[in-house]
Amino acid sequence: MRDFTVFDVAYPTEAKQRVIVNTDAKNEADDQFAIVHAVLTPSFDLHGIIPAHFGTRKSATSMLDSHDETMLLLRLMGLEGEVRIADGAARAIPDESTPVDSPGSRLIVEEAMKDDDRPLHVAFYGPLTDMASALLLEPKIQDRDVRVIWIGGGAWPSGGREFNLSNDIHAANVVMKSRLEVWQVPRSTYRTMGVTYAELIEKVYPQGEIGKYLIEQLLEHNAKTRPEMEYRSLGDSPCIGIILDPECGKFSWRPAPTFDAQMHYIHTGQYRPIRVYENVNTRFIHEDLFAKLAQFIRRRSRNLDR
Ligand SMILES: [Ca+2]
Repeated sequence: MRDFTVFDVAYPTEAKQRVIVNTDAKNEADDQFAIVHAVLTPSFDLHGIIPAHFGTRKSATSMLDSHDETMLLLRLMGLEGEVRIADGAARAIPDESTPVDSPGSRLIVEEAMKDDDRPLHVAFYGPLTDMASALLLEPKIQDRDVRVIWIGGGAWPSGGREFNLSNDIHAANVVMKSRLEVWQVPRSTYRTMGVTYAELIEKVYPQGEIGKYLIEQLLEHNAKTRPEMEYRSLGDSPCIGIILDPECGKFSWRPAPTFDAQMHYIHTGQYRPIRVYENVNTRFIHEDLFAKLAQFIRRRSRNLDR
């Protein structure tokens, strides 16, 4: 795999952070930004991207839609074939003891069981289906150095309806009841990742084919769903920020909850603590993406000039 360093900043492999991205890429317009961000982050050792389902309400083929969107992004960046893609489950797990086997859940097991001193970060931009399936397929992974980073769940302490959780409540319960290390970014936190059209058009749109696509698909999505809006919350991007710098948000450790069918939190206090982010430094995250995109495009044009 090529080394996508930003200009001359290079990281030896053993110094990089191990990362797998799991993304319901086509569910709306924000996963795309967080996928590009992960790919362009030179301190990440990106082991692969797992396209995920996003239920059946928006599409009957949601995982395949996410697969196609991920491939499109890589193509627009000129990086097709450079990143491992392992499809996740096409649907939610049917109950808390039955995995949905997939290349994606196998990738998580494979990387979790590898002999490596570095923690493995598995970043979930959508439902936890493939994490729960990996755990049900190979329970030993919960005693490996794995960090599950999840964009999902309602506001603490009561919870309630939330999109990523709604797409697999059983999976979320499997993960919460396990011994896995979990860093949760709940809805009340990820919803604060707003960025305005003016800034996006100024900083992202001019950045090659990928910049143009990121903005066009976002504007198109908003026009269909929230035409009055002049911004979008890039709600999956906190994953990148807190892997880069776990202190880029305020967090606390709280006993893992479980979820009832209405997605309310059930606090029994019987499960190990998880790290819950109450806020994140949105500027740290957005500006990092804007700079990486600009440098990627500039570096590319410099290379083409040679
Ligand atoms: Ca998402």
